[in-house]
Amino acid sequence: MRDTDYESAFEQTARALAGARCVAALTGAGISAESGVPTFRDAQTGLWEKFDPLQLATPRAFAEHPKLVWDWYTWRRELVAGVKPNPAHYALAEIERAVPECMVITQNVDGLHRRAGSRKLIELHGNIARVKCSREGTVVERWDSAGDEVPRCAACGALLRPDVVWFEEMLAPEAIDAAESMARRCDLMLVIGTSGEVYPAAALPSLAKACGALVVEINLSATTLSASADYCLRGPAGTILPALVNDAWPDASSIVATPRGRRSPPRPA
Ligand code: BJW
Repeated sequence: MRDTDYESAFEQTARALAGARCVAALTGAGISAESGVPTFRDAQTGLWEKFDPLQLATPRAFAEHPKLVWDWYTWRRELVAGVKPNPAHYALAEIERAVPECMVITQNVDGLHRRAGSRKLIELHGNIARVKCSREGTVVERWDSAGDEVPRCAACGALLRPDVVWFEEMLAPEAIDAAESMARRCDLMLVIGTSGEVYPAAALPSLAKACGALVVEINLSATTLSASADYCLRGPAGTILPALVNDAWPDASSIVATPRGRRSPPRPA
């Protein structure tokens, strides 16, 4: 990481954004935290506080406790249906409109990037709104959620499951191939709200850097990726990303939530 203060790192990042031809944004659970979606590695609250999300997001948990895992995903599916994208999601959609090429590469399954308007989007770990057959992988449009059992596939009788990628499952080859291709081609990679603990997503920033991109981390805290980032902007993504967009394109008609045309970066609380 370059030895620089917040203001300077912010200005350098805004300048790189304004001049970028190809931007990749790798996002994780932290970008949706300000929408009210819990992250994976922060303390859980409420109904599910006694369960470790990382233990539930496994094929083994589903094999041993299918109803528990199904109910957890049903709770999360309903939770994300009831929240809204936040200024960080909207800022990335704005960047897509402003630069020649942009791709959001998300580890999130919540669909909030699409709802915010991002169209160049890779969902590495699937989407919680979809359900598929656990045997054949066929996506199922409708299922019967009444009753106490996990619903079954109408075609083959196997249990249905969320269409997400659990630990030790392969990511869709076309998704990871497209993400790696963007990492090789981008001139700026923004790494937003991810702990960088989970592979292969966590390898994308170092690939981008090795191929010549400027890598900027936006996160509340230091992560395993911080040391190899060019700049780290510490603070909430919902404040920093809109401010970067407004600084990079002060005259653009913007939907993001910071005062128009500001030249100095806000100091996150
Ligand atoms: C804010 C903020 C705010 C908060 N503003 N910031 C190479 C080396 C070592 C291990 C492996 C390797 N390759 C593969 C592996 C194994 C494994 C792995 O990575 N294990 C590690 C734990 C070591 N990977 C896999 O198994 C992957 N499959 C695979 O590689 O297949 C090949 C294979 C086959 C067989 C055997 C081995 C390999 C699949 C990984 C799938 C991950 N799935 C999950 C669940 C998805 C479905 C669901 O949502 O339920 O994906 S796990 C979970 O972690 C979820 C997330 O997408 C992912 C990453 O979490 P994320 O997004 O980083 O969230 P957090 O909570 O960790 O961090 C939040 C961050 O936000 C924090 O830093 C906060 O500070 C910050 N924050 N508020 C800014 N307002």
